[in-house]
Amino acid sequence: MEMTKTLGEFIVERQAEYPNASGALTSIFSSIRLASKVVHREINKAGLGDINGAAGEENVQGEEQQKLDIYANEKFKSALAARGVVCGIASEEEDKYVNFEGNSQDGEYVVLMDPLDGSSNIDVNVSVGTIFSIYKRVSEVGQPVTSEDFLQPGDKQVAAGYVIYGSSTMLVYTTGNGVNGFTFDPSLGVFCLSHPDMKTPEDGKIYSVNEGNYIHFPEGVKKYIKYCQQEDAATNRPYTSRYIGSLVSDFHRNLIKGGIYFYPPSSSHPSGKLRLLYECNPIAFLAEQAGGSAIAAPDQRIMELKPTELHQRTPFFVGSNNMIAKVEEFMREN
Ligand code: P6P
Repeated sequence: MEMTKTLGEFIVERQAEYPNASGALTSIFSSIRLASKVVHREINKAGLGDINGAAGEENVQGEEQQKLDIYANEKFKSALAARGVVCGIASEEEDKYVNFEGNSQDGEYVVLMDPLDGSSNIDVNVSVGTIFSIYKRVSEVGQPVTSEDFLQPGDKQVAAGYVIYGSSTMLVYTTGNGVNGFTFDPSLGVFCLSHPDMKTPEDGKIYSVNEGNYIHFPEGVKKYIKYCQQEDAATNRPYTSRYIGSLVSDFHRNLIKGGIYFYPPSSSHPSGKLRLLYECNPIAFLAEQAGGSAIAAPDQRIMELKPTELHQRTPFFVGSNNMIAKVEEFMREN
C-alpha cells in the first residue's frame, strides 16, 4: 500500500503556492506541527490526573503544575519563537501581544492563536482544539512588533488552520489555495494527508448552537432555530441538533458533513462570545476556502471586519452556504 504524503512533504511540494513566503511558512508549519505533537501527547495523558491540574499546584518533580491550556500556550509560543521567522504572537492566554526578541525581530510573520480552545472539556474527555492564524507583519522588519501587525482584517491572512485532538488528532489548514486535512499517526509520529482538498456541502442537516441561551437571542435567530425544528421533508427538516461545546469539534464535523455553527449576540454576550482574531477569522478562512461562508451579521463577512482590540468578540455564523443564507434571511426580516 502506497504511503500517504506527510504534512512536511505536502507543504514543501505546495511551497510554490506562496512564492513570496520563501521557506518561512514551511518553517512556521514545522513549528506548529512540532507543538501539536507535544500537546497531543499531554492531552492523551490528561486523564491520568497529574497532567491537568490547575495552575499553581506542584507535580511529582516539584515543577509548577500548569493547566493544559497554559501548557499548550507555552509549547506553541516557544516552538514559534525558535525559528526566527515569526516576530511575535497573540494568544487567548496572553493579555497583550508578545514580541519575540533577538533575531526573531527580522521575522516577517505574526501568528495569532487559541492554543487550546474548549479546554474546559478536557476534564470530561471531550475533544478540544488549537486554532491558528498567520499574517505578514505590516511594521518595519527588524523592529519590535506593533498592534497593527495583529489588528488586520481576516482577508489579509496568509494561512490559517486548526488541530483537533479528538478520537484521532488532525491538522487542517489553508494557505488560500483550498483546505487539506492531515491525520496524526502516533506509531510513526507524522501527520499524513487523509483529507485532500476538503469541500463543505452547499447544504446540511446539522445546526450547532447553545440553545440554553435561546431566550436571550435576537428574534431572527429564534425564528431560524424554530425553522430548523419544523417538519418539512422537501427541505430535510427537522434538522439534527449537534453541539459539543468545542468550536473546533463542531466546525470540523459540519465542514465534513455540512451544517451551521452559530454563536449569536445575546443579552449576556451582546457581541457574541467568540474571539474575532484567533477563533473566528481562521475558521472563516477555512470555511470560505472549503466553499462555505462565515458572517457576523447579514451581509457582513467575518473576514472584512476591521479589528480594533486584540481580544474583541464577534457574533459568529459559519458553515454551508445555503444554511448561512437562510439564517441571514431570518435576521434581515426581524
Ligand atoms: P458555551 C469554548 O469555550 C468556546 O470558546 C468554543 O469552543 C465553544 O463553541 C463555545 O465557547 C462554547 O460556549 O457558552 O456554549 O459553553
